Amino acid sequence: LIAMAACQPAKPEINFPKTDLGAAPLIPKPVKTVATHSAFGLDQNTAIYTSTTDPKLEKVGQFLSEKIKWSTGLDLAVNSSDDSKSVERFIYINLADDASLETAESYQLDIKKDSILLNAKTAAGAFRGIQTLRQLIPEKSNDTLTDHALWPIPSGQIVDSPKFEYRGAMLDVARHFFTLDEVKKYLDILAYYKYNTLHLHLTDDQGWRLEIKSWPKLTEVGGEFEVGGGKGGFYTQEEYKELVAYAADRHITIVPEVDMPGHTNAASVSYPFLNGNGKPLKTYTGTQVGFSTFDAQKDTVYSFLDDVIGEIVELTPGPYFHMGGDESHVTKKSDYILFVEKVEKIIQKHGKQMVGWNEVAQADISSSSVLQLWNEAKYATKAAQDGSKIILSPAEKAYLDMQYDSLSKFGLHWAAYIPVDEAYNWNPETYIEGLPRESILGIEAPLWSETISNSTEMEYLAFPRAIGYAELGWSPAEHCNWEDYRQRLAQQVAYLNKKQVAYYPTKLVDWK
Ligand code: TNX
Repeated sequence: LIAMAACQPAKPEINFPKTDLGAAPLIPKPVKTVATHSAFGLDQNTAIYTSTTDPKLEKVGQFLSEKIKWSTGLDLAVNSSDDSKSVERFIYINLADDASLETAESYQLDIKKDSILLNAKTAAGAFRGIQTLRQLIPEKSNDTLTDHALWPIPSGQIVDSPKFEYRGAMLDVARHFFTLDEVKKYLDILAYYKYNTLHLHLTDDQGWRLEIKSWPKLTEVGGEFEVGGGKGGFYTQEEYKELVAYAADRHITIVPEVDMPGHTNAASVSYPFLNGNGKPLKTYTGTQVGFSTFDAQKDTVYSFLDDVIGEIVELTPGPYFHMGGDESHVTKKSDYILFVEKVEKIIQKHGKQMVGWNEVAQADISSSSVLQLWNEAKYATKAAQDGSKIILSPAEKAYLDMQYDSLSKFGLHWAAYIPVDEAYNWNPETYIEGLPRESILGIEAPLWSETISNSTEMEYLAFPRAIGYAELGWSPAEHCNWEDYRQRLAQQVAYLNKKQVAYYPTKLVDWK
């Protein structure tokens, strides 16, 4: 490193106007920032190097190079040994085992005039760090400081670490189907704000969206419809793998959900032996909930689920499998409990931890299973007492499908209207009375899709609120301040416009 810097020829000093790293509009706001008021001049003579200790780090370097190209047009080499190019400045991405790097996702940035050093314990941490770096690149270059275009990055140090281990978004691809490209775009934006999980709600009454090779009718029949009568759709296993890999390149884990025993009309229409509600089956394109159930008494239902879960687990590098479990209004309580306990065993047999919506706490679930709170706090406190970790998705604060107000074009309002400030103004660590901090795995913002069917509509509901949840999931509570946040949010327009995100331009923010 030192040798690399030392063998560079002397170069003219650039007199940067005074900068303030502490005032940079970063979201999520880092734990600690120290400004040194100078700048690193990002330009064509900048090179990216990565430590060779982990090949995944080079990928992080490549990702940074691509994104710098996207936002500035600069073409920066990664780990180039080509001496003919004059390298005046460098960005070095390094793996370090410093005690101040608290978690796998922690990172430190040291930005000086001629070098940027990014330290992390893992490639995931380095990836989070380069999102910070991306956010520090000014929208426009400065063309007057030297004879070529230069993007001054404010100098100083950042020491940063996530508040929660789990920072998720959920997308319902069952009520309306979303294409691979639409989900990828969502992943891009989530990655920019340091999310690490995308939960995909793959099945519901209206559709089954993932190919299962041993039970092909699930998608041949169950994939062919959606809310409103549109043509539906599904992911082949090859396409799903592509999505999982695309997410993994962004250090995002996909959590697959098969919602059951309720929310299963599409599966039962495909294979009627699954049905437990005793009524004739037909495809469903409305938006009611709670009318369908699997038959919890049949062994064949569990062998079917063993196949389905087995195939999905093969496509799932992450630790979790979500079994839904919500709103099973036509399942007898004793059947519901039996079903959850049996399915939990199947999931565990396949080597994954179960996640379920809060109702699953009615069953005797094991402490390695995770409970996702959406409507009833008593289930979360009970599961936490029994040793489970909790994901917080309280509908009245964290549901992306709730309308902003009564004039909102899309969304529902059964839980609340959630304007952008109210989506942000709550403290997940203290929100649920009696829930110990250590029991909180993290937060997740679900986007149900009864009222939305394409990227434009999805982005209207998700943004800007999902940006606020990113901060609530990452930044210490003392940094979460609406007045300060809304100023930083206003400055996201450069990114959001360039990325062509159809965000909802709330009047609560003075968009730049
Ligand atoms: C409740 S939240 C549901 C979903 C709906 C959503 C609409 C939850 C676990 N179940 O089936 O799509 O409300 O907001």
